[in-house]
Amino acid sequence: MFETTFGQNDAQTVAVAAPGRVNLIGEHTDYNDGFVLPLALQKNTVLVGAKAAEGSTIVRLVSEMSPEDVAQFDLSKPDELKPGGEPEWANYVKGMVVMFQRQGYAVPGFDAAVSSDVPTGGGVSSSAALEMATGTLLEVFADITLEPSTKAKWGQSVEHEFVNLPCGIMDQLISAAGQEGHAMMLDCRSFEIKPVPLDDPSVKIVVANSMVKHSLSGSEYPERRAQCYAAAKALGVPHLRDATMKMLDALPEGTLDQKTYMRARHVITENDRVVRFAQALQERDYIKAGLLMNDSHTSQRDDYEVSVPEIDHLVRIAQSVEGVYGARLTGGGFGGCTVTLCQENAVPALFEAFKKEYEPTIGKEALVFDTEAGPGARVLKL
Ligand code: GAF
Repeated sequence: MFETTFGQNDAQTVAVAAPGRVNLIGEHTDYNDGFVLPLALQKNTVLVGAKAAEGSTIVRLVSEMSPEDVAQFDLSKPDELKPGGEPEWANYVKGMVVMFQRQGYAVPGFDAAVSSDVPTGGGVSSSAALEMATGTLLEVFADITLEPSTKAKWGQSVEHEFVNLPCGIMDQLISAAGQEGHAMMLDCRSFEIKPVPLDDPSVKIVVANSMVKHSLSGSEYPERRAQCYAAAKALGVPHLRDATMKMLDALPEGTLDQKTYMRARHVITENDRVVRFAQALQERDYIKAGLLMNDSHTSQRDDYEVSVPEIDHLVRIAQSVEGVYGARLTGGGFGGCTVTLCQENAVPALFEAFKKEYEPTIGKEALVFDTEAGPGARVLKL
């Protein structure tokens, strides 16, 4: 696609990739300075790019999703670097360009072609994958290597400024720092990254996409975030990461409204579940890990209220299959995907159950795939 669109030959190009993610546990804890435990998918966004002719300030972008539309902006025109404009996906690239410039790195004019097998709008972080792939391409152009957490923070700023989504750091950080064969325990306060082995051939991770598209930039996500911050303020702590259930339950009656109390209870208990889950995974105690995933789902559904009937149905289907340890909603919610931890030999029955029981009730098929933990953002070809 690069060559047909831009006419430059292959020898001049750089290729980079960055993965989507699935989160095993730790939902809505990242913007509360807490812990998360995602893994990088083996599904990636790939950018093939090349610098434009010396002195050019033009960036041209094309995506395999609509190869006839070439997006273009001029690096020397501040107006063209503002958020907005079509196609929407180009904002993630433009945003990363602006972050590099803001930090004083020279960004040359360039051409780039995007292709991806990360499902879009499906709760597996296709946007973070595009941001981290762009960041990796720009690192090559600038001849620098950034800390994964730095690149991730810039990607998070792109979400805040260019897409109006006040997200946490999880999606960008796992896309930047994922490691093959490992789930990654991420401390969203210190940015400490602890790989937890996930290479036991007797267990599998299965992702089921409800095919219900969600848009997190609606009011729900910011509202949840605001409720968490209000609860932390009432508790007198910087973030809910610093609170315990004992503290929450010691608040005088009426300090928090019921919903805010429920949001805080989800975050406090979820944070604790991440720590216990990581321990269980280390010990290969999948029964314990699975139960924690089930509890996490219940908490997301009942306390955080981010699930939807389609997702609850997928979770129930998974939990009823023999050999399944646990299942839950993964990602921001309001649709998207579930994640299931199961015995390797339960995978066929699980796929079958999703097929037989989802579509007849919901009216559309779920897109189901199993995955191992893949690598984070990387250069494929220089
Ligand atoms: C979305 C956000 F982008 C993440 O930062 C995180 O908050 C997640 O929802 C919920 O855990 O993916």
